[in-house]
Amino acid sequence: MNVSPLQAARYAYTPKLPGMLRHGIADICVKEGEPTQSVADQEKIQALFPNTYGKKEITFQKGANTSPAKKQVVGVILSGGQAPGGHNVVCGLYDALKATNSENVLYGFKGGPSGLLEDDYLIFDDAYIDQFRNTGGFDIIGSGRTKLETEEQFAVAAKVCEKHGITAIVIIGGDDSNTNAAVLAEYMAAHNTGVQVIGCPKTIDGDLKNEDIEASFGFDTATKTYSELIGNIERDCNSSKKYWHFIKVMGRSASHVALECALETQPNVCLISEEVAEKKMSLSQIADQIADSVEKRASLGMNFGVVIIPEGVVEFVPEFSALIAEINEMLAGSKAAQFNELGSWDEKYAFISEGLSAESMKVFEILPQAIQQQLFLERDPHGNVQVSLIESEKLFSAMVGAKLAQRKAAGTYTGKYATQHHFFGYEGRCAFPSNFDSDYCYSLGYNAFMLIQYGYTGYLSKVSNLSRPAEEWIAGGMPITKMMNMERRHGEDKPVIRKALVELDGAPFKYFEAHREEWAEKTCYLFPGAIQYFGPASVCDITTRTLALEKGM
Ligand code: FBP
Repeated sequence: MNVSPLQAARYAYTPKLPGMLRHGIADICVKEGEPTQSVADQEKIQALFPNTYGKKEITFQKGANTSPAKKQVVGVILSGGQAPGGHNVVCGLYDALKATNSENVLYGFKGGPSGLLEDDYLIFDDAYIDQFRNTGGFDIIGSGRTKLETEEQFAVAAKVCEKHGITAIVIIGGDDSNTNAAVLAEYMAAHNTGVQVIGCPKTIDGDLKNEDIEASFGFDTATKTYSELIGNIERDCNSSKKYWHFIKVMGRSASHVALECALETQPNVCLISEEVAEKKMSLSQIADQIADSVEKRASLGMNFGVVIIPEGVVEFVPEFSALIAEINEMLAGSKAAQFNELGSWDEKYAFISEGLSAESMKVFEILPQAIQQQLFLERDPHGNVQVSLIESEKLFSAMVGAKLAQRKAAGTYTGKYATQHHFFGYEGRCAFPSNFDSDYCYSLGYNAFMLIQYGYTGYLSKVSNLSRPAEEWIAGGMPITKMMNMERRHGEDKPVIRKALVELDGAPFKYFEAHREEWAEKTCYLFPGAIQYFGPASVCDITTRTLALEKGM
């Protein structure tokens, strides 16, 4: 096979397991901790999960393996957006499964959860698995966003499992997919199918974390990749001294990615959506905040800078989400066709100004025309505005330009303002996993199999103590129901894993807050450079600033 030199070298990398899993399968025993309670709404969650609620926390340790000798046939699914390291979860799972019993079988359901429903699969063998070790992407079996959430789907899944004699399903996904893993586990237990369900925490967004799960995999590599690019741009910007770069980074809702990149690169400005919501900031206030940095730096002779914008920020601006809600309402049903038939933008504008409230019209009026038009072009299958497609990097750079023009007219600003725009998202989701993600993911997969072998279901594979060297990591499992609470979703109260947004009183934000004034004015850029795979552990194995700060390091 034709592979790049790095890919060939990464095949030879041996991922590091937690010390307690290094002794060989025969020497891994289980230690049960205390029974667990859900983080909130205990009675409701218990009533919904009578078979899987309240189970004990698990850790593995060195000792005689007492798991029952049972042939395992496991199915694995990759669910949702790609995250670096997904292949290693599958490899770790496969290696533990085969090391336990060479007769064990691993099925990979293709294209995400729909593969299970459609019985579309492949069976892994050494030759196939070996092509994917320590590589990025999810192309080993593909991924998809079909949700496994209805009774009908569960019944189909149970049939497919029965057909192949499957004893356990491993779902590698984010908060929604793992919530669904818990519901599927409960269904399988309630119907005595004998099928166990184990989840693994994935998402570059970093929003699947809590007191048990320290990090979702992929966050480390994706943020390192974006930070490398941002650092390179900072260096370019500091060399040519002529542009303000507006850089949007992925993260559907939470701003963990933006914050981590800011901690890694120390840009002039970084917006944090959670703060925007907390302070109920308007678009105009945000633009003023950025314009203040531009003005200050211009007064020091620096007409250049870098601004990081989290992908989801506009949804956190109260006046903007009110505008979106009104637009969705305004174009509901047949009114969308009526709007689309209007020929010119002027006619459409008149239709819009009649349909919007005075407050929303004020917000609409300050948007650059290209963004105004985007709001009406990009609709999802339900006819709603797709907020994630709004080019917020262009929105804010244009609004800052307008603010600066006003300041120029008032004689308070005399600088130059030229802009460049970037969106970093897909560039990082399939990068070669860093050593951290290679090790963490392999450990999650290996550990998932140990949970299966010891008969657990409705658990998330848990590897913790991640800010320490892998030798000191702690492997085990946590009942998914422990992480759940009730939330309002689509008009109904649903049991879900709580999504972790950036905590404004948490150490990573506090560090950023303490330094951002200085960064806004001076040039304090940091250049993290490319991910290093070979070399000293102090360069190659370090994880994120977010995790280090959260752990008080
Ligand atoms: P997951 O939550 O499934 O991990 O995906 C996260 C994400 O990468 C977001 O950062 C981004 O908003 C979204 O997926 C993009 O989705 P798509 O791949 O469908 O364009």
